[in-house]
Amino acid sequence: MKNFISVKDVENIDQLVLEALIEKKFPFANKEIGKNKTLGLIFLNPSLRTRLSTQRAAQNLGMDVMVMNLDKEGWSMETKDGVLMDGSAAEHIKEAAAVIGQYCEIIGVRSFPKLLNREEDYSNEVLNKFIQYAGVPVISLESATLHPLQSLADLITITEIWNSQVPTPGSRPKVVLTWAPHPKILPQAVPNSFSEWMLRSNVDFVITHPEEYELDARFTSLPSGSGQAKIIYNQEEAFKGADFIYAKNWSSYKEYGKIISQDKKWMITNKKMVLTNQAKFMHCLPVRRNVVVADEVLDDPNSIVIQQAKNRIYSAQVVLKKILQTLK
Ligand code: AN0
Ligand code: CP
Repeated sequence: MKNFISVKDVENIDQLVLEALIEKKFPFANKEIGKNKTLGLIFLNPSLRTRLSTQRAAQNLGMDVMVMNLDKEGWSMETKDGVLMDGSAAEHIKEAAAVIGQYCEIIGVRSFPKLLNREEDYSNEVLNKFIQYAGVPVISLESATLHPLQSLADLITITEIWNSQVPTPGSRPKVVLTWAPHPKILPQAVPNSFSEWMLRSNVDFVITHPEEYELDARFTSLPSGSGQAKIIYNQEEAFKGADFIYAKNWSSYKEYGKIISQDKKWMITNKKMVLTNQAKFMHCLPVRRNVVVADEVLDDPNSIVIQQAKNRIYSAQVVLKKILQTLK
């Protein structure tokens, strides 16, 4: 593995999940592989889980870690090419990325979308320029469009729970991604990414959201028309028989960056969870209680959000291990 930007960087997803579960069982078995190697974690946006779990994963592999909140602690950064830099930006991403690449063997970058211009956000300029200029492997810590470390942790969690339940041989879980209300304008990265990963996994995948909240079809269907997510606008209908409910708010992709609905009826409550097959409740966190999901659901034993967050360590650990294996 050279970079880890999307599911497309993974050769064999099932194998990666199995290896992650082995890392979970024996977290210090590869303590030598990261010796004298440094991971740089560059944040342009806030984080709790991504920052700490990736740091912990690197430590488990014997790596050193440097963290920088580049938006607050670095020089104001220009990203466009060929500009006259006589404004507020003191440094160009071309030098910034190249310099960080001198100090680190692997770089992680978090860069959210601005949610003002769809084409600009979906071009993932910051992440792509890091890949172009850093000269070392780059891991996405959530880009403008995708959050692959989260989706891998989600798949690890679904796999370990499903396998522990001894289901009927050959059966596969019904996984439902549901939109939920939120007062702020949020990215589509988590749902885009979750959809990409689910479409390539052995699950029955359904997305439910109010009309006009369709995600970019590049993420909800497989290339060459070989499969696509089932989209159902009726949330209660979608919940029927679900084994996993994954809640997340996102702003509109069609009317880019707009909040079209704040419909409180879409909040996840016990009344809706009883329609499912005693589904486990998932959310990437951070989550707003009693806005996205009711306390009663989040505090129920069927909520697996903490296990999901723990598995962020092993998704990062298996990805770092794979990249370290390719370094001299
Ligand atoms: C971010 C998002 O929706 O992409 C990060 C989630 C991991 N969430 C918020 O900004 C609340
Ligand atoms: N789920 C997730 O990525 O959380 P943070 O934004 O806190 O890193």
